[in-house]
Amino acid sequence: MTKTALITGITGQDGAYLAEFLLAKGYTVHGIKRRTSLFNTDRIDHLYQDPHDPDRRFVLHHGDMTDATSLIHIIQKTQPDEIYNLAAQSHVAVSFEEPEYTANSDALGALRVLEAIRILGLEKKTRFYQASTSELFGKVQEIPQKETTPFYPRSPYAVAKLYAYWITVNYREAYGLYACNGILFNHESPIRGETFVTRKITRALARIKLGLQDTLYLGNLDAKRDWGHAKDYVEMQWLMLQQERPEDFVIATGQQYSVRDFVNAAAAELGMEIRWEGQGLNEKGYWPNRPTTVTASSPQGNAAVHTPSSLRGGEADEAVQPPPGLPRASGPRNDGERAIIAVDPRYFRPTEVETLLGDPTKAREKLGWTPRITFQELVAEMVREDLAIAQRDDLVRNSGYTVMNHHE
Ligand code: NDP
Ligand code: GDR
Repeated sequence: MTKTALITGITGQDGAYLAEFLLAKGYTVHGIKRRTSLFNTDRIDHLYQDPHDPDRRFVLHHGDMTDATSLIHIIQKTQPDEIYNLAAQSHVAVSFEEPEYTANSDALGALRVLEAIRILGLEKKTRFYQASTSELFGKVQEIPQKETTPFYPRSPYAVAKLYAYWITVNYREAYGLYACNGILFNHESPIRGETFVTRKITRALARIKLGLQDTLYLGNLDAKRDWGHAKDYVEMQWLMLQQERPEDFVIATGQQYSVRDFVNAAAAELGMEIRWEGQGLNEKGYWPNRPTTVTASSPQGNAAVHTPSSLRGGEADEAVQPPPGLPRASGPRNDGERAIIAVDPRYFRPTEVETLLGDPTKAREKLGWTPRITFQELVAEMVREDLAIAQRDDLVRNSGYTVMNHHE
């Protein structure tokens, strides 16, 4: 008998990798996508199957984490053996701007799915995976962080995910549901959202290499993360639902790098030099006197630095590009060999998570899991893919067409 899985957040980075993984295992995969005014299925278009195909194993449904009725209907219709709850407003900086929506989708969204399982009497059939996060550790109480490390969330996103974590544990204990949390540390890939720092860096450096942009503006260069590859991490999500008893697991590489390290690694892949600029940075990109982070009342920062993106609202985290419609004053200024990295305080967070480092011992010992893709391989793959995209954009631009780039 083939198993049936339902993935919320199927259009996101992890949703796409997990769908591929489960289809290869023979699952029928249902996914929930929300209604958007433009297509949001780029990451899963290659998995699309014609609705008239009698052997169709990949099906999308419209629904939303803030809409219990849609979730109940979809779960009733699909009767899944496994639900992977990946949908979330997943951007930490944005959660300071949209705290209520973040709580609704990330905290109550998990509750809605769990309640749907109960309402439909599927407690014995349906297994539930919750996409928990290393952001729960926030202001870290122990290094490295493991399953027993106390939580100290530092953003509306992390606080919402804290609720989702505990409601998952509670439904497991109260109703005997097979429900578990994967406490996943940062994981990236070439299909990572463009506004997370790794993709922002690889995308911008590739564009700078081709003369499509000059400068990359970043926030806290000192932040340290334990970065893995999403492909390795979705396998763990599945493994966690195949055990005899439901348990929570930390998933991490056990290696830590700073944002500055990531910039240097990506630049090295491209054979580029870095010039660090502004905010008291020295020539190696370090701060002899690091500027303080912005206050909670001003999540965007004082934005004293005038950048093109300050002409627009809602730029919680976008790669800085020339404003739409304005011609470049003198064409690209760089020769592709050197990238300017500047710090813009708008990218500082009111409360920052400075350092995260996971201890995946439990996952290794109980599930036999170890990550396969190294940090260097991850950076190389992301740079390679973003260079290919930049080359395509360059070709289009050189042929006299406007590049329809989301950030331009
Ligand atoms: P993405 O931001 O790439 O994807 C999030 C997904 O959720 C998208 O499909 C998005 O839809 C969907 N979504 C957002 N809001 C709603 C809503 N209200 N209703 C329905 N769907 C919604 O995240 P990732 O794939 O990187 O992460 C997956 C999950 O894992 C998230 O819950 C995230 O918080 C968590 N996580 C991620 C980590 C990481 O490093 N990547 C680490 C730890 C946890 P759309 O495409 O339309 O925007
Ligand atoms: P994070 O990822 O907040 O860890 O959440 P992100 O890549 O956004 O930030 C990582 C660190 O880099 C610093 N930083 C910047 N971040 C962004 N986005 N843009 C910048 O310009 C920039 N400059 C410095 C940040 O301050 C931060 O310290 C991700 C998400 O996927 C969550 O959903 C998930 O739960 C956690 O990882 C684990």
